[in-house]
Amino acid sequence: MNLSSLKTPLTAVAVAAVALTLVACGKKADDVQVIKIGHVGPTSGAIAHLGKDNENGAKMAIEELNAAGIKIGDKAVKFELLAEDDAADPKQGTAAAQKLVDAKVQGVIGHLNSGTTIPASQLYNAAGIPQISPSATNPKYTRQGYAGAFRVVADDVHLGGTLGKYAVETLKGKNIAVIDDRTAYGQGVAEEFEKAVKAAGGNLVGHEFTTDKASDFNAILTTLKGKKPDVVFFGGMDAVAGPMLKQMKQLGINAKFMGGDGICTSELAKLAAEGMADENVFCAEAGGVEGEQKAGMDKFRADFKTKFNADVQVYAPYVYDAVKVMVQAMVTAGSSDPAKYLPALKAINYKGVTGNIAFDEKGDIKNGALTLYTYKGGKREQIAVVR
Ligand code: ABU
Repeated sequence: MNLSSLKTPLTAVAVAAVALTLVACGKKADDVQVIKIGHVGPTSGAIAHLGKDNENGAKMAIEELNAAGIKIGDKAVKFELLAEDDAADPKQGTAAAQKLVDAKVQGVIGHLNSGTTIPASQLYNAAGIPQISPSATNPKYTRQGYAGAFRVVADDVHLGGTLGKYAVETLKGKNIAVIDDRTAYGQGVAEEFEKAVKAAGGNLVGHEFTTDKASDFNAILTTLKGKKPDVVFFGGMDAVAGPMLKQMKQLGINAKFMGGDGICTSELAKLAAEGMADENVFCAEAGGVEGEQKAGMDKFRADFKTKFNADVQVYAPYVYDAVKVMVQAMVTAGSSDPAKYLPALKAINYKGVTGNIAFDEKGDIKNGALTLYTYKGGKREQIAVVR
C-alpha cells in the first residue's frame, strides 16, 4: 500500500476505496496494536505559533492514518501522537526527548529548531529511535553519523548560499550587513549567507549579534546604520525579526531585509506591522513545489485552514509528510519496530504534498528545493522555486 494516495480530506468512503489492505472495522480493541509517534516543537514561548503549526501538521496526518485503518504486517494498528513542548530551548528539548524515549515511541517527528533537534538527536540515536526533522536546517544534524536522523527540508548551506547570492546578484546589494541571534540556526545560516556574499563579490559592512529572546535592537541597529547598509540579513526567527523591522523603520534604516526560513512565515507581517513595506522583505522556505505538484500543496493549505481555522505558517505540510513517510516505511517493512523499518525509511521514495521525498546517505532530502518569497500587502508572495 502506498500512503501517497491518502490525501486530505479523507472521507471514510474514499479511504475504503483506496485502502485494500485496511479496514479495521469490526476488530476487537485488543486486536489493534497501538503505535506511538512522538512530535516535539515549541508550543509555548515566542515562537509557539510555529510549534503549533508543526503540531497541527502531525495531528492532521495521524487523524487521516487512523481513519484509514492501516494494517502493518497482518495487524490492525492505531497511531497515537505523543506531542511534547520544548519551548525552543535546548535543555527542554532534551527533557522532552527523554520523555519520548521513556515512553518507547516508535519514531519521532521533530524538533522544530536546530538548537533543540541536534542535542535531542543524541538521545534518539542512543535509543535506536528514528527521527525526522521537518524544519531544523543546521547541517550538523545529519552530519553526526546517526543512522536514524533524517530531514525533509533543505539545509542552511543551501538556504544561506542561495540568499547570499540573491542579495548580491539580484537585489544588487552594495553594503550588506548581517545580524544573527547566536542560536544553532541563526548563527549557521548567517555564516553561510556571508560565505555566499563573499563568493559573489559582495561587500559585507558589519555583523552584529542578538539573542532569540531580545526585543530591543537600538544599539546594534544604530551601529549598523552608521555603515549605511542597503541590505540587512537576519539569522533568526520571526518573533525577533518583527520587532527588529519596526525598530529599523523608527531609526530610518531603509535597507532591504532578508532572512532564512525562520522569518519566512505568515505571522511575520503581523509581527512587523508598520515596519514592513511592500517588497522590502525577502526570505526563503527550505522546500517548495512547482508545476503540477502545486495543486496538492494548495489543497493541503485549504484543508488545514478549514480544520484549524489558521493559515499554514511554514512547516505544517513538511510535518504532515514526515509522519506519512515514517508510517509508509513501517507499512513497507511490515513492522513498526524501529530496527526493522529503518532500512525502508532510508530507501523511501514518497510523493508527498511537499514534493518527492527520498533521502541521501546522510539522511538529507535529495534534490531539496527552496522557495524565495517577498511580502506584499501583508502576505507572502512567491518569487521563485530554486534547486
Ligand atoms: N530552519 C529554521 C527554523 C528551525 C531551525 O533550524 O532552527
